[in-house]
Amino acid sequence: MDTKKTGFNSKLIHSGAVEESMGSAVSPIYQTSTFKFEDADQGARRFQGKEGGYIYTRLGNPNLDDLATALTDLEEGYGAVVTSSGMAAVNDVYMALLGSGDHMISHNAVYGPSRGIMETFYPKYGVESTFIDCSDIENIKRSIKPNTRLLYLETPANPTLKLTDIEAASKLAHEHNILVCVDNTFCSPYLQKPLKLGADIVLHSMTKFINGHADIVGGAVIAKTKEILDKLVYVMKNVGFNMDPHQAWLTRRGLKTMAIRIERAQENAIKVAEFLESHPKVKWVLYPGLDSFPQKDLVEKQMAGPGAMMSFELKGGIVAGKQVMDHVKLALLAVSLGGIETLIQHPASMTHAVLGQKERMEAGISDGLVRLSVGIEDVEDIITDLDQALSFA
Ligand code: LCS
Repeated sequence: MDTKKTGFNSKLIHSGAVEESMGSAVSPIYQTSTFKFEDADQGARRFQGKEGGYIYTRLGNPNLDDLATALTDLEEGYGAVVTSSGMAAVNDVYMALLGSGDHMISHNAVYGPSRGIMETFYPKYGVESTFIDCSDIENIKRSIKPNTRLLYLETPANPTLKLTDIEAASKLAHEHNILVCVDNTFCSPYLQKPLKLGADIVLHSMTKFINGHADIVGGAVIAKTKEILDKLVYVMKNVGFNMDPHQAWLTRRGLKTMAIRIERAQENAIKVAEFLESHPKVKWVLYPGLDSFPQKDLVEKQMAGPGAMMSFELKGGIVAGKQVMDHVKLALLAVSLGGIETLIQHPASMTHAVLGQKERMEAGISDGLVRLSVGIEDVEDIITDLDQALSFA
C-alpha cells in the first residue's frame, strides 16, 4: 500500500522501509554492523553508488531506513536521517548547514544545550549566532546579517512554551535566502507540521513524544529537499551520528502509538493546567491550552492541539517549587519529557543550567519556573499527587 496516501494514524502503523520477512507482522531487527556482498564487483558498485543495498550500519541499515521513512511520511518531507540522540540531530543540522563565516539566528529559550553548544563550541569553527525572542518577527528581521544562513526555531520553546509564527518567520527568512529549521520535539508531527508551514528542516529529540516510553535516546532530522537531505546524510555518515538498529526498532515501535498517547496526555494536561491555575499557591501557569495563554491565536493557527507540556511558578518561588518537586509520589522528579509517565523538573538548575543567569532571565526562564510533562496515568491520580505535594509548598 502507498502509505503516502493514507491517513496519519495508518502512517504511524504502516509506513516504513523494511521488507516483510517470513510473514512477521513486525519488522525484524537487523542487528548487524556490516552486510556481505555477493562478489567484489558488487561491493565496489555499492561503494560507488552505482547500486543500492546496504554496506555497513554507520552508512545505512534497514531499521534506520524504516524509521526515517515513517518520519518522512509523517512530517511530509523529502527524506530524513535518524540519529543517536536529539543533540546529534541538532549538531547534524549545525554542521551540515553552517561553516566558518556563517551566522545563525535562534530563539533565546531553546533547549539549553542546543544554545550552549552553539555559543561555546561553534565559535571556534568561525560560526556566529544571535539568540533573541523570535516570537517577535521584528526581532528576527533586525538580527538578519548578510552572512545569516540559518534560522533555528524551537516552537513551543523549552521550557517557556513561547511560540514563533513558523509561516511568518519562514517567509521572512526565505526573502533573505535563509534556511529555517524547526525543533518540533514539543509537538511531534501529530500536533504541528513545520514543513507545511514553510520551514525547510524539522528536527526531533525522539527520546520524547516520538518514542514515548523513556527507554531510548534518539533524534531525527527531516528535510524538505534532496539538496538539504544530502548534506545531512553526509554529516550523519561521516561524523557517525547514526542510531543503533535496536534503538531504531524500539523507536519505530513506540511511534506506532504516538497519536493515542498524545491525545490522552493532552486531555490530562488540560485538566492539570486548569487545576494548577486555580490553586491558591500557584502564581502563573503557561500552557497553550489555557485561555490565559498569551499566544492563543498562534496556537489556533499552527498547532492541532496544545500538547502535554507546561510550566508554572509558585507564589513562594523556587523554595516552594522545590518542596513540590521533593514531595511528588506519582510524578517522577526527572528531566526528559513527552513520555507516558508524568515528569517534573526545574529548568534553571537542571535542563537550562548551562545558560547563565542573565541569559535565562532574558529568555523568561525564571528561577521559580517548574516544568511539568504530563503523562497518561489517570488524571485524578496526577492531580491528587500534585495537590498533596503543593501542601508542602
Ligand atoms: N530539543 C529539545 C526541544 C529537547 O527538549 C531536547 C532534550 C533535545 C533537543 C536534545 O535531545 P536528546 O539528545 O536529549 O535526545 N530535552 C531534554 C529535556 O528537556 N530534559 O532532558 C532532555
